[in-house]
Amino acid sequence: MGTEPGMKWRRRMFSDSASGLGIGNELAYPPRHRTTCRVHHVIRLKPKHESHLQLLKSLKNKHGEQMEFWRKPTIPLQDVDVRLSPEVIPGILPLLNESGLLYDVMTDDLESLVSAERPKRSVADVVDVTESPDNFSLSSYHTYDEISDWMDGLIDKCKPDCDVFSIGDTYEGRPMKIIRIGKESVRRPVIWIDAGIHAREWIAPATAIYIISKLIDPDKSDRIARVLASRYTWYILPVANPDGYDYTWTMDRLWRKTRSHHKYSPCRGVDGNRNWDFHWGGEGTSDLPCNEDYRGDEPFSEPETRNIARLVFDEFLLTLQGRLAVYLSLHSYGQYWLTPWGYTYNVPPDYPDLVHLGTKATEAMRRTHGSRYQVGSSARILYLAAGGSDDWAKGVLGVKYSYTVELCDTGRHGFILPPHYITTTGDEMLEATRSLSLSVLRERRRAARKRRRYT
Ligand code: 0X9
Ligand code: ZN
Repeated sequence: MGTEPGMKWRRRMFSDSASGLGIGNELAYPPRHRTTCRVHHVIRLKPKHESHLQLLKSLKNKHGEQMEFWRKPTIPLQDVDVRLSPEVIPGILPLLNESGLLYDVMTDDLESLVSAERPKRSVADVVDVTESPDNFSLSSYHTYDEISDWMDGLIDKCKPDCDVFSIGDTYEGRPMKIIRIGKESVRRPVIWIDAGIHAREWIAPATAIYIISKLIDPDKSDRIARVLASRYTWYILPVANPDGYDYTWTMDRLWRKTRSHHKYSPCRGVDGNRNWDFHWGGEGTSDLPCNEDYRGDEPFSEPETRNIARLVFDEFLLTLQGRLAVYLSLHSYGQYWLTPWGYTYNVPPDYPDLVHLGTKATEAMRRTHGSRYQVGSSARILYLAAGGSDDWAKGVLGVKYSYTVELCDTGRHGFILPPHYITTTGDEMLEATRSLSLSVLRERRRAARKRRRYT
C-alpha cells in the first residue's frame, strides 16, 4: 500500500470501531505516523440468482463487522458493494469464485484513499474562521469545530436576513448549528436541507456548506440565487450528526451512526435514518445495537433526531409546519434522487409529481457537470428501509416534495470521495435545488390563481 512517510495507523482503539480504519492521534488530523498496515478492500458484486444473495447473507452472518455492506443485497442482478477487512479476504474471495459470483475490486487499498482525502495541514495552518468566513475553503473537508466556527462567523455577514443558532445538543454535548437564510415570515414557504445524518458521508455536509455560501453571497451575476433567497426561507443543517462526524475525523473514518451508549450492549450508536417516528421498526432496520442499521430502542431515541423534530414541531408548529414546501436530506453515495416511500414498495398518490420535479432537478445536475442521477422511490430503486427522515417529513409533516439525495459518486470512491469533487457536486446540487425551488414557486402560483378563480 502507498506508505506516505509520517503516517500512523493505529490498531483499533475501541472494540466497537466498525471498520478499524481508525486514526487515533492526539491532534485528530492530520494522522502523522503509520505503524500498522491494514489493507481493506471494497468490492462490487454482481449476484445472478437467489443463491448468490443467500451466500452473501450467510457470509455476513459469519463475519459480522469484518464484512460490511455499503450497498445491501436486495434482488438478483442488483449490484452489492462490500468492504472486506484484511483478515477475511483470503477466506471470502475463493468462496465467491467457486460460486460463480462475479465481482470487481473497487479498491484494494482503502487506507490510501482515506489518507489522500485528508488535508495536508498542521495545527498551525488552521485559520480562525470566526475572524473572517472568507478564509474558509469550500474545496476541502472540515472538522465539526471548523464548520461550527465558520457558521458563527456568518452571523455578522448576513444579518438581519439570516440567523445561526443551535437547535439543541448532541448526545456528547455538541451544539447542532443551523442557519436560517431569508426573512422569517409566515407568508414565505420554507426549504429545509439537512446533511450528514450518516457520519461518514462527508460530501453531504460539504455540499450543504457550499449551498449556504452561495445563497448568502451569490455571485454578482446570479440573479436567481438572489430571487431564491428573497422568496423562500431556508433552513440548512449542514451536520445533522456532529458526534459521529467528529468520530470519523478522530477515530474511524467509516463510522455511520450516532455515538450514544446502550444499556445492554458494548456497541455504540444508532442509525439516525432509522430512528424517525413513522413506520419505525419496519423493514430494513435492525434491533441489534451492533448493526449498522440499528433503529434505537424507540423512535426518536437520539437527541439528534429529536432536536430536529422539536424544532419543526414546537418552535414553528404554527408557522413552519404548514410552510415546509421542500424537504431535502443529503447523503452519499450512488447518485440517486430518492422519493418516499422507503418503508414500503408502494408509492404515495402524488408520486408522479415527485418524480417529475426530481427528474427536472437531476437534468439540471447533468447539464452542470454531466453527472447522471437515477430518480425513483427509495424502496424500489435502492432497498426497503423504514424510519427514514424523508418518509417522516412526508408522512407526518405532509411535506409534498420530500427527497433523499445520494450524492456523488457511483462507487469508484464511495464514501471516500476526494475533495476535488466538492465544488462540482456543490454546483450540481445548487442547480438541482434551484430547479426544484423554481418549479415549486411556479406550482404555488398556479394553485393560488386557481383558488382565486374559484372564490
Ligand atoms: O439507507 C439509508 O438511510 C440511505 N442510504 S445510505 O447509503 N446513505 O445509507 C437511503 C435512505 C432512503 N430513504 C428511506 N429509506 N426512507
Ligand atoms: Zn446516508
